[in-house]
Amino acid sequence: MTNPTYEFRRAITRRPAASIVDGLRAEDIGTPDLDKMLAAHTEYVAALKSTGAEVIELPPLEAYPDAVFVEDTALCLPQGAVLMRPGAPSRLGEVAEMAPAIRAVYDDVREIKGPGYIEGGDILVTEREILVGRSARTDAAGVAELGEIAAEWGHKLREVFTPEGVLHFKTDCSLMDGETILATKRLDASGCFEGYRVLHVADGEEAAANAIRFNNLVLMAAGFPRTADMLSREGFEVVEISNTECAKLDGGMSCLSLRF
Ligand code: CIR
Repeated sequence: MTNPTYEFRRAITRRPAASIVDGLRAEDIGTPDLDKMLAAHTEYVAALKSTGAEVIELPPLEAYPDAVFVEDTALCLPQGAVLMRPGAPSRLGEVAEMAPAIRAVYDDVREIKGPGYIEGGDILVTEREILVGRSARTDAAGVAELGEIAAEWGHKLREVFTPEGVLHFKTDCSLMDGETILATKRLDASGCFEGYRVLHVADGEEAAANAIRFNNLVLMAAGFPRTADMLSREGFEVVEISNTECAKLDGGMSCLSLRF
């Protein structure tokens, strides 16, 4: 019996382009270094592949500086895939670039047509429901449109809220297994995870909350030792990947792949 929320046969990634230096960021903390980002990206893809999954690696897209963050362009579910409608105007065109790769592997592909907006980074799929955080990128109309598609496929969708100043809902949380969520205290305090087992990232290590459970592994950003130790003690097999360059653009482990 497989668990489709963290047991995956495939992933889609896209290599970063030289235009990554123009990627969106809330605050300028330095220019990302393409070579360092590529090295980390190679390690990330290797970790996904080490679990036995196939990784579909798409080529860089110079016209879209943030295109390496493929997660925001689609939601992949067992029943089908949904093409998103990013709330960042500079990212809207990434969806058409992702669509052929999604259509190649899914028979049922739906689209968020608008007028609302929704980005994949705001969506956490758990065993029992799909949690969608309203944010500066995801609005009520986008959530409602996804809700209709999800209902047709037998999923319950619950609207929640991303904390003020946090880019995406999943910037602050990740699914670890069927019942366990890794989250920042600030997000957990909103009450959105009632009924789940919640593990908190260590104080001062909030940026470790954006991790991914991918088959037997948990991929997390390197440099957060207390959270990494806690996850190991909880029995998870942790792989740490450098995230220094993606972090300059508010990106993390989940943003770099679509998993299904
Ligand atoms: C952006 O602002 O859209 C990108 N610089 C970062 C996107 C990160 N994506 C994600 O968390 N799913």
